[in-house]
Amino acid sequence: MGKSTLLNAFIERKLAIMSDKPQTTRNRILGVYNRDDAQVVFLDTPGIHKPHHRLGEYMNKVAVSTIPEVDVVLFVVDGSSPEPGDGDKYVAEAIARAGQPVILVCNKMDRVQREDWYKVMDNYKALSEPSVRSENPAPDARTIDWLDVVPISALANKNIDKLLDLIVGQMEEGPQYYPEDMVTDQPEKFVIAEFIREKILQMTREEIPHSVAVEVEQLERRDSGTVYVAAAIYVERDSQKGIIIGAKGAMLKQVGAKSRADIEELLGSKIFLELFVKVKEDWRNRQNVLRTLGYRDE
Ligand SMILES: Nc1nc2c(ncn2[C@@H]2O[C@H](COP(=O)(O)OP(=O)(O)OP(=O)(O)O)[C@@H](O)[C@H]2O)c(=O)[nH]1
Ligand SMILES: [Mg+2]
Repeated sequence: MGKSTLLNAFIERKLAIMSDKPQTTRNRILGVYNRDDAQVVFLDTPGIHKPHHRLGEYMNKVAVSTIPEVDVVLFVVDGSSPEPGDGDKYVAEAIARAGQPVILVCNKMDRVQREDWYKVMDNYKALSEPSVRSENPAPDARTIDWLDVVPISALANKNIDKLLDLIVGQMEEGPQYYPEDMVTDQPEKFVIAEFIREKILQMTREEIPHSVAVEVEQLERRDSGTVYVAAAIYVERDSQKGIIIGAKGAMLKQVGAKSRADIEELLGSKIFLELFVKVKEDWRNRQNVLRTLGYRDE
C-alpha cells in the first residue's frame, strides 16, 4: 500500500523500511515532522492482515490499537488496484468502528491513467458504506464520513504537500510534543536492525522474508570515529541459514554492503559491520523470543 513509503516522504528521510513483500513493518514507527506552523507526529503501523503466527497477531494488535490514539487516520489504499479487496474492506471496517476522522489516501496513482483517477477514487470511497464492506453488515455498523479523498504517489512524492496541509488544517492547537531535532523515538539499534532486515527482505523470496528477524547486539563508537556494529540475523531453520549466508558467504556480504549506506547516513559516521546468522526455531510463535526481539505488548 505504501504506508511506510508515505511516512518517509512526510518526514523527508528514511526511517521506516519498505519492501514489496507483505507485512514488512512489524512495529509502530513514530516519525516527527516539523514546519514553522506545526509539528505532526505520524504513526506508521503494520498492515492489518490474517495472522498465521503470534508475530502476526502482535502486528495486528499494534495496528488496531493505534487507530483510536490518533487525531486523524490516514487510510492508505493501493490505487493501482482499481477495486478494493477483502483486506481493504476489513481495514475500513476497523476504522469505521473506531469512529475517528479519516482521510482516504489513494496511493500509487503514478500507476493510474489520469482519466481513471475519479473512477478509482470512487471505488474506494464506496468503502464508507457498511453494505460495501460486508455482505451482512452488523446492525450497528457505521458509515465512514471521509474528511477528504486524496490521490498521491508516495514513491514519486506527488501531492504529499497537499496532504500535509490537509492534516495540519485538521489539527487543534496544542503543545509541541517533541524537540525539533527529534525524528523518532525508536532507539538507534532498532532502526539499524530494520535497515538490515530491509535488505534481506529485498533480496529473498517466499517464506524467508517473513522468517527473518534482526537484532543489533553491539553498537560501539570507537576512538577512530568508526562505529562498530554487530548484528544477529535470526532465521527459523538451518536451510534458511544457508540461504542467507549464500555460497561462500556471498549473500551475507551483499546484505552488509547494501545496509552500510543507510546505516552510515543514520549515524553520520563510518561503520564496521559484522553480521551473524543464527537459528531460533519457530521464533514467530515463541512469546519470550518475540519479546526479546522487540515484538512485545506494551
Ligand atoms: N508505484 C508506486 N509504488 C509505491 C508507491 N508507494 C509505495 N510503493 C511501493 O509499494 C511497496 C510497498 O511499500 P511500503 O511502503 O513498504 O508499504 P507498507 O504499506 O508500509 O507495507 P507493510 O509495512 O508491509 O504493511 C514498495 O515496493 C514501494 O516501493 C507509489 O506511490 N507508487
Ligand atoms: Mg510498512
